[in-house]
Amino acid sequence: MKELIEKVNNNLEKFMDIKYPENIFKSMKYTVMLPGKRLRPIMCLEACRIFGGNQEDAMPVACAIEMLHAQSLIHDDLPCMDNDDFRRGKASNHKVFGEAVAVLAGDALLSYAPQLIIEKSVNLSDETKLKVLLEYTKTAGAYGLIAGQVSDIESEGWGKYMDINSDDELVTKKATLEFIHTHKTADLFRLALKAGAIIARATDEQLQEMDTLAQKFGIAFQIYDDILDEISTFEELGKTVGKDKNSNKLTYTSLYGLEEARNKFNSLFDEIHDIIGKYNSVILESILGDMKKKLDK
Ligand code: GRG
Repeated sequence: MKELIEKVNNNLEKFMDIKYPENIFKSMKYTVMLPGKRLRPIMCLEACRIFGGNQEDAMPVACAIEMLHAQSLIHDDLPCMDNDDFRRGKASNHKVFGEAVAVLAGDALLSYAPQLIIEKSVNLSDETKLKVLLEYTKTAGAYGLIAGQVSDIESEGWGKYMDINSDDELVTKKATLEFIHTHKTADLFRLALKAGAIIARATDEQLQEMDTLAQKFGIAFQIYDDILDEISTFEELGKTVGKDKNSNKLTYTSLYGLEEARNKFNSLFDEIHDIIGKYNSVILESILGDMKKKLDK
């Protein structure tokens, strides 16, 4: 796992040249190169390996996915969105480069990522690139991350359990929460797993299984993230803690309570474990196991 992270970091570094005007390239590189866990590129490379593909062929796509993730983090931290001053343990992008450059750095990453897929995936056929790019565009736009973010913004203030006055309202809140995290969180994991599988020429049935796995993993990851937001420190998370709770955001812990949220995580953990069990993947097992260990601590 450590080796794979290092490989991803080396490739990200290689793909992030500083050109003129330097400030925009520095801003893009700043958030991409901060020490994230690199879960999405690693999952892309692992899906490629699982279905018999060559991981080197998937590297530009894996890096492009990390760039899209970094873009979403930069924009998510802006004052007009979540207004967070810290990310990955350091000042967030707009705190270092100013709001205008941070907006533009996000925009630039959004289009540099597909440029990288087209220019650097030299061993992929045009047909494979097109399939990957279709998944990328679905994830980055109003059918993906943006849908989740808008729904998240619109449901601000919904996070007070005591505000629920009817069964209908509870059903609406549960469905909205599922929608938000399907798109804000699961869609990027979906892109990662499906793109890796597409590169390895997986069958439609195998792609469908990656879709199911990403959905379950994305929701489990969000529940985990919501729980950590309540039980961790700034040093452990590298970002402001308890923010969602303070702004009455709709989260798994605000809607279900800490204990029920843990139960939900544990049952998804079992379902995910069943799916990945058949792929004999030390990497996926280790990502999942690390999450459980942190929650059980
Ligand atoms: C795509 C045009 C476009 C806009 C993006 C701002 C936005 C719309 C979406 C927000 C998406 C977002 C920030 C979701 C949160 C997902 C999440 C739990 C991120 C943390 O992931 P980790 O823990 O982070 O993997 P590291 O730093 O380790 O990579």
